Amino acid sequence: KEQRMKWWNEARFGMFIHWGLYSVPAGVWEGKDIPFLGEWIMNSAKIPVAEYAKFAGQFNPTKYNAEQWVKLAKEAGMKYIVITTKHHDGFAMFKSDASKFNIVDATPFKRDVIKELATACKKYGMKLGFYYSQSQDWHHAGGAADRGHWDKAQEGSMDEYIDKVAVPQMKEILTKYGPVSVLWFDTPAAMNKDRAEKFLPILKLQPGIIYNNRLGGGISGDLETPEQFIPATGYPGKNWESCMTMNETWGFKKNDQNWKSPEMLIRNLIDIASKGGNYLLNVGPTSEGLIPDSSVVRLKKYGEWLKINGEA
Ligand code: JFZ
Repeated sequence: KEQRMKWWNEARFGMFIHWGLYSVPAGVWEGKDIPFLGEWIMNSAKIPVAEYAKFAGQFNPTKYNAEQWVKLAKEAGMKYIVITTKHHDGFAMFKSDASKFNIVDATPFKRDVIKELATACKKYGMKLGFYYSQSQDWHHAGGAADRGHWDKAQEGSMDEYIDKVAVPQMKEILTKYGPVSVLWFDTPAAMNKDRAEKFLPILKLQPGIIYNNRLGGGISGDLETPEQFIPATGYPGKNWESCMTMNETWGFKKNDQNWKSPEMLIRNLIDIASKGGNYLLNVGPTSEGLIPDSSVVRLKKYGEWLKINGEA
């Protein structure tokens, strides 16, 4: 196996963090529970762009403490963190010159949470990766070409969205935060070869970066990404990572209490490791900046289990 993949192949266990503006509605819109994934609420409830953007005024996660999150991941035995820098709602969790729709310019919080996480990861020797929704963006004109749109503000050229938002922001996240170990692309339905290839030279800004198979345009990337399941025999000869939620959503939903048991979660890690894969286990922090207690309890169980059964 490739040297570049060495740390990743030894890591086995990582923390996925889905955190964004969707943690403000937390699964509820106009008093109704909106079915499906919390981070999809803008799409599921067809919230107009300007209405959704108002959540930014209420996003003030003053309890956010990046070091606590990194220490928690470490305690659970996790070796890397992948965080959503921008999900399909188009909201950047970092200071961006390409779009004002970001946590520093659009919220009362005004802090670059990605920068703080990068600093904490560096301090504790935790590898850091970025999720970035390169194709699907419901906020910026032209970015919603993927699955249709519901607001005139979303109309526009996909190519212009790629050139003016996605590519510049990718450049920002790969140059402003020190070493980036993983780039996690997603939902490439509207990508083609021309669009996808615009990202390749930017990835080179981080030598050794590992990226998944969701860039699109026929570019296979480094990783297979089975989602919410464990493949029966793994993917022999390939690098693969099962990503999974602890309840039924990636982004925080206040009424989703359907948690997997700690026993099941620990068995999943063992199952995946035994088949040569990695487990990217998700947490969905609240709009206050806290990882839900039910997730914290489960992560600590991993720590207890590893103390008895892990390598010294
Ligand atoms: C995507 C996102 O739409 C979702 O919000 C979340 O971020 C998740 C990790 O990724 O959803 C997908 C992507 C791919 C598949 C299914 C859902 N797939 O390949 O089956």
